[in-house]
Amino acid sequence: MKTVYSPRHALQDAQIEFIRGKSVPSFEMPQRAELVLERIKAVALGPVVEPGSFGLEPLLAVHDPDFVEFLSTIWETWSAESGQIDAFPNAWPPPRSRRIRTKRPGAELGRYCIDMSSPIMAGTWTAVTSAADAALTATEIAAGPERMAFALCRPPGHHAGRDYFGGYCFINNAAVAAQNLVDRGARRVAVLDVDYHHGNGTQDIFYERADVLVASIHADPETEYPYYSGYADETGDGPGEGFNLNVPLAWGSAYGEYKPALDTALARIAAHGTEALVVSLGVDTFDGDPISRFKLQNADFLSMGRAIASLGVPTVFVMEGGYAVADIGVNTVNVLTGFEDVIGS
Ligand code: SP5
Ligand code: ZN
Repeated sequence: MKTVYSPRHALQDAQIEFIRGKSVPSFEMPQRAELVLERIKAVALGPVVEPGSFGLEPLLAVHDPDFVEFLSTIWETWSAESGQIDAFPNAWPPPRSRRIRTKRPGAELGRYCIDMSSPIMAGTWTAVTSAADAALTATEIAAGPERMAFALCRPPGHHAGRDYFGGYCFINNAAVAAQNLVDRGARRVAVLDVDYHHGNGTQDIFYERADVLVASIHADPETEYPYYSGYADETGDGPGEGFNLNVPLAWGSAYGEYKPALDTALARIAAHGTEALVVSLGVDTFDGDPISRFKLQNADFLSMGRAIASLGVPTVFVMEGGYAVADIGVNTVNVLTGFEDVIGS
């Protein structure tokens, strides 16, 4: 399988995030992608290629223009006022207030940002557009005769909605890829999100659509980020009713609990008549993950890859979370090699 990788991801290099009132070193770091790349080379998974440049149009197909404009310009206005320091919001619009444009970058950040884990810095825009370009290049490859590709992108994307960012995510790379599959002619697309956290941004983007099914398996949001979505009763709206599937699992879930949930999601994706698949590939379900509480083992990721391959459809893997850096390479590449084991046989 080909991997699409740009070293420009490293320009997103957050110094800190806030967890339970403390500023701590960011768990989302450039080393994550570098270690996955190292493992890909160690097992000779396949060629590593640089992304092409696809411009703004595919981003604007899933995100609001105001939001894209904000993301591409906020560092300039923030740093003019605050200097070379990572940008966090000053305030958020309260419920029932007007979410209006202001003249202050700290307040603009509050209009679009959902948490305190996702600072913007000088290289953020370059890094996030390189990640979307990687997802689009992988989509182009998977839509062709190879039928599969891996976008090794950073920062991740699945918490970014139509007009908001957070959870280390800015542009929703998986949604950009799924929309691109539709634009290339697939009538029925699915996103399977196996990251430990609910893919709230992807759900938001496709919630009223029947052509892109979104299925996410994740920690119960009653106890886990992103808290306000990811519940089983969120099934889609309007024409999208029935085309969103959430399978929340309790803290402490191991593969014995996970595999039936995965089978449920895969059965729904098959029933959709899915012609092309995007996998939001987070490996923060791993037992050793420092911010997560599932108990998947290294070998379980091989099984996950094999199960996904049983769908038999062109598949784009898009990197999301995973913070146990010592194991991130093995776990991520295990999903890809498990997938290839089945496809190649
Ligand atoms: C893409 C992705 O995986 N984003 C995850 C963002 C999670 N941010 C909130 C983390 C909350 C940590 N909870 C407590 C950790 C205790 N060590
Ligand atoms: Zn995650």
